[in-house]
Amino acid sequence: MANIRNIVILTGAGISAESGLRTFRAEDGLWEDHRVEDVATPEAFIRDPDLVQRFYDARRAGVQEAQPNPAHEALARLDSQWDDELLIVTQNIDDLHERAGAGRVLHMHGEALSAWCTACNARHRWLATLADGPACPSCGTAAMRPDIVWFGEMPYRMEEIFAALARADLFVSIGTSGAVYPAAGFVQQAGAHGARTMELNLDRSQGSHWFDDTRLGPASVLVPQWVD
Ligand code: BJW
Repeated sequence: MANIRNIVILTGAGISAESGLRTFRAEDGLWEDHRVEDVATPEAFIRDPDLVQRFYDARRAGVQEAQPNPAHEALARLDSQWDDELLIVTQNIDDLHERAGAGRVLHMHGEALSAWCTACNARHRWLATLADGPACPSCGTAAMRPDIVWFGEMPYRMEEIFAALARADLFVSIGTSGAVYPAAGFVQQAGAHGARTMELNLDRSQGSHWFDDTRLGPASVLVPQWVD
């Protein structure tokens, strides 16, 4: 990777598919069984919190059972070896990057194992007891919700992400359909600032035409090939 110093890597559900976690928009994806408006909007949580909690209880259980795959492990190796700037921006709410050993990870859509108090803004590791009577351990208010960015909400740490994209020499997108903004626009932002852009995906995505280079195949093969 000659002439490359700063790297931004965007990951989506496809990188965790081979760890057994379902993607969203595949034929057997999560949105086949659930209407987005019923489980992934703030309005849904107000209307039917139990349904939303059950959806995330099941997701959380899946995350805890899953193990990192060779794609997560390869990115963790790159993270530990790369002395210059590197940021893994993940849309995933699982913790498989961290469990593979990556340190520089930013969860722009939140984390399955985190709970957020809408009263005092505290974040706590999700405890089984929160699922029953979700009272905040910090302020005692029953205002805990999954620490997830739903449709219509602002993804986390956007300023930091845009700044990293502006500095990037290389932007790599792995296993994401390019259907959800603002993440779907990162390739254009990085490209406009002069970064080389590369996509690793099982199939061509909605945004494939924006990339300088698209490599097709499973992440568990393509990511180690690229890193090593
Ligand atoms: C493999 C593989 C293998 C499979 N190997 N690859 C009209 C135009 C533009 C925007 C909007 C619009 N109307 C509304 C909006 C905004 C909206 C949006 O984008 N809607 C679209 C549907 C159009 N976005 C928002 O509301 C966001 N907030 C926002 O925009 O705030 C305003 C703002 C303005 C300016 C700056 C900043 C902000 C919030 C979006 C929140 C997304 N939330 C979800 C659910 C919560 C998390 C959770 O429960 O897990 O996040 S939706 C869901 O989609 C989840 C994912 O993170 C996200 C992306 O999905 P992903 O990861 O791409 O998965 P899939 O299934 O789509 O694709 C999988 C890919 O993997 C495929 O390509 C496969 O080929 C591939 N694959 N196996 C390699 N083995």
